[in-house]
Amino acid sequence: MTVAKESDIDSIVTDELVALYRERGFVNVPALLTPEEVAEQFADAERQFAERETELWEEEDGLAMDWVADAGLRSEVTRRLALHPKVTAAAEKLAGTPLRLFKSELFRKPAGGLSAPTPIHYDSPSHPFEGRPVTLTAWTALVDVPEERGCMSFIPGSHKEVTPKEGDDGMSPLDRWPHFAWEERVTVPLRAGDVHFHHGRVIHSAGANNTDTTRISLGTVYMDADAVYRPNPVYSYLFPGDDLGGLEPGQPVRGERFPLARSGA
Ligand SMILES: O=C(O)CCC(=O)C(=O)O
Repeated sequence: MTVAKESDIDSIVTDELVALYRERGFVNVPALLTPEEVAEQFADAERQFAERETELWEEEDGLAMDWVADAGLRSEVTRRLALHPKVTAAAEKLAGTPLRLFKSELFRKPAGGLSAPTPIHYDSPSHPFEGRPVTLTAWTALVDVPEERGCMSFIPGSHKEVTPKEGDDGMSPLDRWPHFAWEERVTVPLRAGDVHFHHGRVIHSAGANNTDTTRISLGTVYMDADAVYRPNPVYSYLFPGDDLGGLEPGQPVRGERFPLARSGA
């Protein structure tokens, strides 16, 4: 396996890959992280899952996953990975604009047939920002995630049509856009160390984990460097009491918790 170096970013995230991302709303960047980086974050994820109470994403047919919210605020390892020069360089090149770190979450989909699929949704309705700033997620596989382990599927190009509106909980995009039920979905299996990037408005889902290995991954969300805070009922429901460290509505989202992705400042 050839692992990407930071200096390789322009040859890995090529203009063609950027064009593909803009067209489809997602791309996989294989082997972006070294096996050592994956092993370090995997060990740290196991520690965080053991020590912290997790949030649950429960569905009628089971647990889609549990997750550690804002993992980067309490773990140096996760914070370092969220601001990893290779990941942030790739994210900015794809987004085409300067980014800030918004948050990092550790996801765990249980093994042994105990999990449910992650329902179809898109992310931006839970983002507490004014207008429609750029957001994208870097989803890092910390174990191999073949289709049977619950990798993600996307509806290519849906990000160009999806327009969040007030009160939209984002969980049932097929209610608002029923035609997407009949459109092609692209399933993206990942090797440990691959990172896929997806746009905040691309419609996606993930399968159940039907293997004996727990699916563990890190989802880091980046936002437009100029994003402005606006309280959001979906965010408040998911993270009660989190006013992003005391931000007032209308204030730019910045400060130590939300550094610029490339400089960390
Ligand atoms: O990991 C999953 O199953 C879903 C994650 C997701 O929806 C996201 O990162 O936006």
